[in-house]
Amino acid sequence: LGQRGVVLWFTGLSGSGKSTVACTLEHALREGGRFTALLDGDNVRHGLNSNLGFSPQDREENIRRIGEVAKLFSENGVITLVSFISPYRRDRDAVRARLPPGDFVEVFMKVPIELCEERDPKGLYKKARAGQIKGFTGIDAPYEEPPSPELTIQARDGAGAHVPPQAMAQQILTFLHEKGYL
Ligand code: GGZ
Repeated sequence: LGQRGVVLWFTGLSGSGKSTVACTLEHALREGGRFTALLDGDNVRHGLNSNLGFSPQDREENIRRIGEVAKLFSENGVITLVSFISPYRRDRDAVRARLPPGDFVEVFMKVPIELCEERDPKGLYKKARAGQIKGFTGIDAPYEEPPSPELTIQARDGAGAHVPPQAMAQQILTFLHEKGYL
């Protein structure tokens, strides 16, 4: 039986763990013999979208192109993991509307900006605070939370304990099994 394609659309602030979880999940899916593709800043913003910056218009076009690529992968039976801030609700919804119902799974990395800023793996928040980067998401550019994502992933569990990336990936796997994607 052929594999069903789907787009797993991770959205959240810089440093919220999107790419870490997407990568962890991709490994697990591949271990299970699934065909996957991972689209993220590293392989898209340096190539296909190297002519785009971070203005609202460029972010919109960034997300539009990524959505179209993800759609093509998905139509070809690939489980497609997409990891971009995608700060605008309208742009994410436009991608959703381009796909058949159910083929777009929005995964919201709901991590407080304080924690993202504390992590600051690339020192970008620090630069944004210092005014060296203008229009940084969460500092002086908006992030619009998804009102009804299929999945919400949080950094801490109900008891306040830190949730490791493996457990976050497992939460998504469980959802995919329960809903019949896997
Ligand atoms: C936000 C920026 C910016 C600005 C550079 N705002 O932590 P990172 O480095 O790896 O993730 C961020 C990445 C965001 O690119 P996306 O393509 O995901 O953004 S969007 O969906 O909004 O188009 C960050 C880095 O690029 N970066 N400048 N001004 N993030």
